[in-house]
Amino acid sequence: MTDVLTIGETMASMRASGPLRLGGPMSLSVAGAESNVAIGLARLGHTVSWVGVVGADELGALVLRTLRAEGVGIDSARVDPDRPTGVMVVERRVDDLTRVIYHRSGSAGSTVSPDDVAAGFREPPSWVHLTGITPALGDQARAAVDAAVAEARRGGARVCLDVNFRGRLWSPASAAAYLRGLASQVDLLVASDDELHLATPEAGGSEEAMVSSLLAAGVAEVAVKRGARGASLYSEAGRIDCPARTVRVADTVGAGDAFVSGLLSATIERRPTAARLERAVACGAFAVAVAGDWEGLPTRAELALLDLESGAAQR
Ligand code: KDG
Repeated sequence: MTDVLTIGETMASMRASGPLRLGGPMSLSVAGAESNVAIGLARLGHTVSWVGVVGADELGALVLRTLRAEGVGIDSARVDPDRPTGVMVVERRVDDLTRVIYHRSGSAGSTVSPDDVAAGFREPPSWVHLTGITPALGDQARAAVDAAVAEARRGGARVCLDVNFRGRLWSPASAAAYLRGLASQVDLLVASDDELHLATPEAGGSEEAMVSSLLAAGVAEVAVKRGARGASLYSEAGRIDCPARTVRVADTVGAGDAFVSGLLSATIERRPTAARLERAVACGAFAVAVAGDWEGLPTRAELALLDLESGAAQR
C-alpha cells in the first residue's frame, strides 16, 4: 500500500537571475505542485507515487529522473510522444515578488486522463493528493481529478485538496464553479486565506463562517495558510493556530506544497493536531529558505534543525 498518490502536471522550471527581457543565466529544475508534495513526503520517509504525463523530450526525462532520484514512484507516469513537456519560467522582479510565466497550453501534462489515474490506483493509496491546478488544465485533466476522487471514495482512500488557485489558468468564477462541487467530497481541504472562498459553499463572510460551511458539507478538516502570518487547522473539534517560523526568505514559490507535505506526513503518523500543524509550518519554512520549488524541503533528520539557536553551526 502506498501512503500517498499524487496526480498532476510537472513541468521544467527555469529561474532567471534578473529581468527576463534582458536575458542572462537561468537555472533549470522541475516544478509541479503535486510532485513538490510528493518529494516532500518522500524526503520524510513516506511511500509516495506520482501520476502525470511528460513529453518524449529531454525536459520530460529531467522530470522523471528528478522524481526517481527523490524516491517518488513513477511507475504510472506516462510519456506522450506527440506533445512537449510544459515549462514554467520564474522571474524575480522586486524583493521577494516573483512573476511566473507558463508555457503549458497543449502540453503533455495537460492530457493526464482517467486511464492514467486508474493505473495509479493499481497500488492502493491511503491518501490521494490533488490540487485546483489540474482541473484548470483542460477537460481531460478535470475528468482525471473527478476519477481520482471517485476511485478514492470507492477504495476507502482519503482525499486532500489544495485549492492552489492559478489566475493565469482560469478565472475565479470558473474555479469556484468547479471547486465548490469538489470540496465537499474531500477529507482535508488546504487553502490560502485569500483563496478559501473559491472552494466554499457559502462564500463571503468571515473565515470561520466559510470554514463552518465546509465542515457542514462533510469536509473533516480545513487548513488555512497565511504565509508569514502562520496557519490554522479547523475541524469539528475547533481551531488550532500556529505562527510561522522565522527564516530568511529566499523564494516563496513551493511553500504551500511544503506545508501540505508536512501536514500529510504527520497525519499519516497520527500525530496530535498541534504537532501536525507544526510540522506543516516547519516544512514551509524549510522551503522558503532555499531557492526553488522543492529543493529546500527537509529530510526527516533535518526537521529538528529549525530548533537550533539562530546562527548555530551544526558540527
Ligand atoms: O506550488 C508551486 C507551483 O506553483 C509550481 O510548482 C508550479 O504547479 C505549478 C503551477 O502550476 O503553478
